[in-house]
Amino acid sequence: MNNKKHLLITGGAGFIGSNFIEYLLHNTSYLITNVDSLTYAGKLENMVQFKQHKNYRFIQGDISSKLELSKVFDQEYEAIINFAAESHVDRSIGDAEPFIHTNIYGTFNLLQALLSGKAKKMIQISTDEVYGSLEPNAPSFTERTPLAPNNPYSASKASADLLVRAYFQTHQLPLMITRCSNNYGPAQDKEKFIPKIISNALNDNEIPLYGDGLNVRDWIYVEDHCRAVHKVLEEGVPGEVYNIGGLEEKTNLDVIKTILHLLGKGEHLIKYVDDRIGHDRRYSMNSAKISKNLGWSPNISFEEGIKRTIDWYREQSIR
Ligand code: NAD
Ligand code: TDX
Repeated sequence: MNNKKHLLITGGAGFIGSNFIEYLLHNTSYLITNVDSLTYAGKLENMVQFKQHKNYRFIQGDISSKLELSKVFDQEYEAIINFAAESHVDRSIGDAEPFIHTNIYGTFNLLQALLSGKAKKMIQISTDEVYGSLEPNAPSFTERTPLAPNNPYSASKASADLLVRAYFQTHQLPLMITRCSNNYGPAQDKEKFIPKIISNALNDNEIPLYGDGLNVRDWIYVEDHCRAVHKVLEEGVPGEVYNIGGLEEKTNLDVIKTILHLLGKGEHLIKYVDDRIGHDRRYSMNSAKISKNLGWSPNISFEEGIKRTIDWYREQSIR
């Protein structure tokens, strides 16, 4: 490879990581190494569009294994962007162990690599869930909201965030954290809410709605998230945390109704089921900091993003 800047992206066979790689290859000239262990959530088909790109290489490897990571650090990187994670809350309730390995120990290994000079900086991709749950009319989460995770997934992400903070404070490493709200868009695993609604509805299957269906999430189209992470990569200040939100707060019931309406399907497909244990009531992001300091704001409305997403899943279903 030549002297262009080289990024290490972890978890690039998953939903957001694969969208981010596609975004970068399309909009920048970075060289990219993608390391992914290919869990159930990491898919070869997510990498099809770019696997032959001249600026790209893939290495199958587990970030929680130092040995496997040593294959990846055959050179120095400009930056590490850590998307790799166990990402599904329901799974973390059933078995938290992989979440501890990947989300905490994996992040620790990457920080150690930085400490030994194998990369110049790192962005930790975190989540709004680390702030816990909001009451209906409470003000949105800011970067100063205390961490108060309520499930094993969010606790593992908050733990990683604290490690990142500590490595910044102790070792003065150039580290940044982004915390984003609920993403949706192409290539998301069907275990997650929006792709599950679309694929069940397309097949006339019931859609499970947890509890009273009035939990609120702040939805962001994945491309807007990718643009925000790119901004932080180019212009973010070491030691800072950046919230990223979609400005589209909706109840789960509203999300289902919108999608059923767009697909021309009836509301009889909605099936109220037992609530998720420890189900956070509401997430809401205040992204004023990234807006003011880095000039980022979301471009794609929920209406537009959901249409694009439905089109993508419809195309997949007829392939
Ligand atoms: P995903 O589950 O779709 O993808 C995760 C990827 O990480 C998969 O390709 C998987 O194979 C890989 N992976 C898992 N364990 C690994 C390991 N030990 N070593 C190497 N690779 C491993 O997740 P996603 O939705 O794309 O989320 C990506 C990141 O963004 C995560 O860190 C998540 O916490 C964060 N995030 C997600 C959302 C969301 O709404 N999906 C919102 C905010 C933040
Ligand atoms: O079948 C379902 N029925 C249902 O009512 C599923 C899968 C979910 N839900 C509800 C639970 C949540 O209130 O929909 C909402 C969204 O659920 P998920 O898609 O599981 O997302 P969430 O738990 O909000 O977490 C997501 O956003 C933050 C991602 O999965 C995390 O990785 C990210 O950090």
